[in-house]
Amino acid sequence: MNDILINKTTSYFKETFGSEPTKIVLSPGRINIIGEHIDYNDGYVLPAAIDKIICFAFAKNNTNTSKVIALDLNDSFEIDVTAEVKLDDNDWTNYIRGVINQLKINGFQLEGVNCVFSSNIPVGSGLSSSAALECGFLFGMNDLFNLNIKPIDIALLGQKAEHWVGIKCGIMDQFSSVMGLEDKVIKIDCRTLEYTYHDANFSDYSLILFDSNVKHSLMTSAYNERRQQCEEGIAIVKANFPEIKSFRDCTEQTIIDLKDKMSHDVFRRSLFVVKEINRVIQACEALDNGKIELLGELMFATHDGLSKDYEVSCEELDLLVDLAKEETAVIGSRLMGGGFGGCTINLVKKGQEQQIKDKFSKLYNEAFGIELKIYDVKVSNGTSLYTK
Ligand code: GAF
Repeated sequence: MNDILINKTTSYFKETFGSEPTKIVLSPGRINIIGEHIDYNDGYVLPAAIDKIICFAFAKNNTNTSKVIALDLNDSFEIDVTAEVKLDDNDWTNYIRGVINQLKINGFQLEGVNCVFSSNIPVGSGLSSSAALECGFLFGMNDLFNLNIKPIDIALLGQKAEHWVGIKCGIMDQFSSVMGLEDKVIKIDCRTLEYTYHDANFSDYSLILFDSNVKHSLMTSAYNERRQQCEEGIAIVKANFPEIKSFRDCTEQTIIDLKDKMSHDVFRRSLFVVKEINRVIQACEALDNGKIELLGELMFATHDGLSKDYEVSCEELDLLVDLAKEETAVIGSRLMGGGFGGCTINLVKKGQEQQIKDKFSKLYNEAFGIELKIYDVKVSNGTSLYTK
């Protein structure tokens, strides 16, 4: 599947610029097994890069202007890389503008490039196409201009670019896009950025994503609001327990004891975060020990918390998880990513995948009149150079 994408991207580059690209970069989207809205709360997350990618074809053009073509959108823009970088009305271009801006702020001298990119990561599905865009473009610049930026710093620059665009995201998406490894999930300590790889072995179960095919518009504002509420929550905890540095140092009781000092929303968000951090630790152990049913239970519990306490779900995602709860063949299901639409991630008994897919498609369509999209994903490598 990715070969077709690579051929399409490189052929278009040749036709447009009259020469072969000198670098081809593949940058993946990500899934997250568990640990949602935890990265910006200095906890642990358990994501992985997947085999859905953006393919970039690059070459230097010996000018000060970069020309970037988004093949799938039939759109392009040009940017003088020596001039001040500003946000634009055309959304997708801002991720690249943001990357160029970050490189400049950090003192890197850039020259113009020609770039064509094309993707099979669904946009707006919670699979982090924006992180793949940022990190893939950064990776290309790093390689073309020998900038010597370390992989983790590519992730950090990508995150800053995303902040510049407007979402005050944590590090999970960019980190997994850059650091992913085939058949491994990554347990990331988002406070220290230490990480360990764990076998993505789900035993008798397959990972399936059900894409609700909805994207509710409050995602950006609600995301930033959740982050702000958590900052308020941890500030109250610290004021009362100066030895505590972040939510992972709290017990549930710590938060419960401070209930009267917090607004109702800040209390519920804070309690969710403490519980979710503990679930990630248990989930990683369960995965390491082949206790996939326990992992599934934890995923259901995460969804409950995301829906009721963190309030980042929506009726479409809740229905998909409710349907999963009724099926013995689905042992875990939850919304994945920022929420307010996008995908659920599911553990489905091998051999029963098709039957579940057919049933969910039918019931989802009956409920909302919307086509359910379905993705089988394979845990794959992070951003890399492609060589034939
Ligand atoms: C989005 C953000 F970009 C991530 O940093 C993370 O917070 C996630 O939502 C929720 O876990 O993907």
